[in-house]
Amino acid sequence: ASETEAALAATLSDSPTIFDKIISKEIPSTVVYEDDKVLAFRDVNPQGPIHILLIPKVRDGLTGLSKAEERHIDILGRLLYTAKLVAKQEGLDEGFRIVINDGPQGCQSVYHIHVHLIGGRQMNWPPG
Ligand code: DGP
Repeated sequence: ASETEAALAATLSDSPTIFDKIISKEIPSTVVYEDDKVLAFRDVNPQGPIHILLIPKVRDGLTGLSKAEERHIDILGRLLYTAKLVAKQEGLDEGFRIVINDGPQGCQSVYHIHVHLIGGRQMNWPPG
């Protein structure tokens, strides 16, 4: 419920988010993968034994998936491909869940696009 409350309280804006401070290492996080374009770190509020967020190091207007434009196609592909690499690295050989929350109804609380990689337990469908 608190994640939903956070999402409903959040508003779309182009202001810096907490993820900028995670990228700059001003706020510590447990980084599991990093290259020049993508950072992957453990979610502070994990929804499974493994819960990792993958973000572009440069937001470039991509506050959320609904704001994607053609120039973002490469980074969108990289985020998903990197999720696959990290899933392998984390030993998620039996499967995993990828989620991109968008907007208030999608339960997005941080307006810097991020891919959730969740695994290590049996997932259910439909999601909540
Ligand atoms: P979403 O609800 O899709 O916008 O997901 C935002 C996620 O970000 C949420 O699962 C919690 C996570 N999160 C928020 N602040 C921090 C933080 O300071 N550190 C880390 N590691 N994760 C954070």
